[in-house]
Amino acid sequence: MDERTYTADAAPGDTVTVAGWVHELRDLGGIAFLIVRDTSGKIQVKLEKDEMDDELVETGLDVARESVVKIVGDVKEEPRAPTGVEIVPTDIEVIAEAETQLPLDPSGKVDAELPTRLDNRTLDVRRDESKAIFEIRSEVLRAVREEFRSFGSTEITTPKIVATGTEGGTELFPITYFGEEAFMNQSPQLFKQLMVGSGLERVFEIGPIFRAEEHNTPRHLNEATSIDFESAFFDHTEAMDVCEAVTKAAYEAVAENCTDELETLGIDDFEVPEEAFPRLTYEEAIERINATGELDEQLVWGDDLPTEGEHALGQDVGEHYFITDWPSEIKPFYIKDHDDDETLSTGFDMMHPRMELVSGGQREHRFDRLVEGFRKQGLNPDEFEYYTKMFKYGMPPHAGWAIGGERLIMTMLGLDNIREAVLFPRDRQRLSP
Ligand code: ATP
Ligand code: AMO
Repeated sequence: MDERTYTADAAPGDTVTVAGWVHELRDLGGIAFLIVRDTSGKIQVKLEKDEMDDELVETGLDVARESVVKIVGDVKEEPRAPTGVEIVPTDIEVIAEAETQLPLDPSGKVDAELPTRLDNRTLDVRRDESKAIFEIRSEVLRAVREEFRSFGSTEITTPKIVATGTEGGTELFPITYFGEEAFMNQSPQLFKQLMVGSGLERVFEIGPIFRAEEHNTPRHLNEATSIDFESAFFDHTEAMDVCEAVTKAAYEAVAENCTDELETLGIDDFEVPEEAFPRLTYEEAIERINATGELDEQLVWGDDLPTEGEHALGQDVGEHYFITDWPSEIKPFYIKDHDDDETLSTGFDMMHPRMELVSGGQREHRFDRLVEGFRKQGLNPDEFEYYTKMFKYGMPPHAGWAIGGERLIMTMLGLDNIREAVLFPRDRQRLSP
């Protein structure tokens, strides 16, 4: 089926088959060029009006941009062609004709608004810039998987249709499951924890999470990609070490393997974080935020960090950093408190100067404390019996975290809107495509 034989190694004199999209037709009068594009790049096809078969030339001149064509021809050296060679065709076949009016211009000469681009992602991802983002996203996922494997973790996949939520009751999407109320899962949290008590011990998952977020913002999605990690016999500091290593591995892989994509995106100052990420306590964080004077009201112990506070601190720190030792009362029930101070949790966040990327912590593995934690958070422990009962059968101390995949890509590439980092975003206005 894939009859394409042209590669960058093709030598002058070779007869090749090229198939792809008509990127551009440049008609200079006696001579015209069809620029044909496929995932490997663009190639110039020459049409010489007086010297070539009339029908062939006509087919080439008539074909609408973005149509799919198949061309058989000979490779010729041509210093004036962008790649140094061109194809002199002996046959041009229009495989799939495109309409002349397109909703957006894949050659990128005419800018399109984000909603138009998202409505027409197929055309949008023909654009070099969009394509580059998703090539980089693919490389990040590959690198992250490899890094997790190097830590001896096993990749798991857990259910996305669940009976209970864990990350706060207001952000659940309810669904009907054979007449019963069910939900789209907000986080693999409980399932990954259950696996640290199994023979697997150390696990990771890359999968969708669903959150009925209240606001439409440039950094929230209603379906996001969560990159989760959990390990038996780890405390929160060891979990932070892995978090830092995985983040750095993603940056390193992109720096090493995506130089063309970074260039396409105009990123010439891509920096791999080299230094250890600073670890600030929550107390230090609020003091530093207060000292910036950016907030109208001073933060006090127990406050969640408002978005402007995160920005002020991000500016101040200027690199990735952790915030540790959060007040227990603002961290979820599954996070363990410090043994010597129950008002302090082992929960941590990992921040990019622009926003939060990660939440994590050591988990409460003692059955009685765990059940008490559910009650404190207003949750009925009976509904979570499938989870809590395993804590009666030998659950080791453990810790883990989750990084938002799209936020990682967004901050890495300096994208303004998180929707740029997901092919078919789900937000308040968008349910299709
Ligand atoms: P968590 O991971 O703890 O659930 P988050 O990363 O989803 O937090 P943040 O991005 O820190 O949340 O945002 C904090 C809160 O501020 C959220 O409830 C979010 O909905 C709200 N928020 C963020 N940006 C805006 C905005 N532009 N307008 C209104 N509310 C916003
Ligand atoms: P949390 O709720 O902080 O933690 O989520 C972890 C990370 O996931 C990303 N994220 C989102 N990205 C885009 N749109 C959203 N609506 C969205 N919601 C979350 C963020 C966030 O930092 N169970 C814990 C993790 C753990 O403790 O292991 C959890 O879900 O980057």
